[in-house]
Amino acid sequence: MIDSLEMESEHMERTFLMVKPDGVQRGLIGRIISRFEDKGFTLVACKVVQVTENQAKIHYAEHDGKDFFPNLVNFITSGPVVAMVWEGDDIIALSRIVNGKTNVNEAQPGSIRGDFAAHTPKNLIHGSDSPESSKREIANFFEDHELVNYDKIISSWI
Ligand code: IDP
Ligand code: MG
Repeated sequence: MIDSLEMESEHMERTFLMVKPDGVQRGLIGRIISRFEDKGFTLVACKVVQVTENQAKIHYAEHDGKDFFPNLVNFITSGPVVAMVWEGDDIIALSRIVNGKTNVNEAQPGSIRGDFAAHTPKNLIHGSDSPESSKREIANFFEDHELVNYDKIISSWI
C-alpha cells in the first residue's frame, strides 16, 4: 500500500544554498535552515565561511559588469555566511520558491525573503538558478569529500 504512494526520484538534484551575511548577523540561520528541512530536503554539507573576494567574483560571475556588481561583492564578503549543499527532487527550482523573489517588493509572504527581508540587496539567502550554476557554486565552496551521501528514514530514529 505504502509502496504505491512512493514516487520515483526522477529529478534528484543538489543545489548550493547560502545564508548571506545579513542572515547570519540577524540570527536567522536556524529559521532559514528550518524552511528547507520543513520542505523535506536533505542537508548534505554545511559550513560557516568568510567568503574571499576571489570566491565572491566566481560565485557572482554572471553579474560581472552590472552596476550593482561591486556592491554585491562587497556585501557577500562583509561577514561570514553559511554555505550549504542540499539535495531533493527538483530542489533547484523548489528552493528558489522557498527563498522568494529576488526583489523584496515582489517576494511572497511565506517565502524567506517575503517574511524576513526588507531591502533588496539584503535578501538573506542565495540559491542556485540552474544545474550548471549549482555545479560551479558547489565547487567554489566545497571539496567532493565534504558532500555526504545518506538517506533519511525517519521511523527507525524515533
Ligand atoms: P537571486 O539571488 O534571486 O538569484 P540574482 O538576480 O542572481 O538574484 O542577483 C543576485 C543578488 O544580487 C540578489 O540576490 C540581490 O542580493 C542582488 N541584486 C540583484 N539585482 C539587484 C539590483 O538590481 N540592485 C541591487 N542588488 C541586486
Ligand atoms: Mg542568482
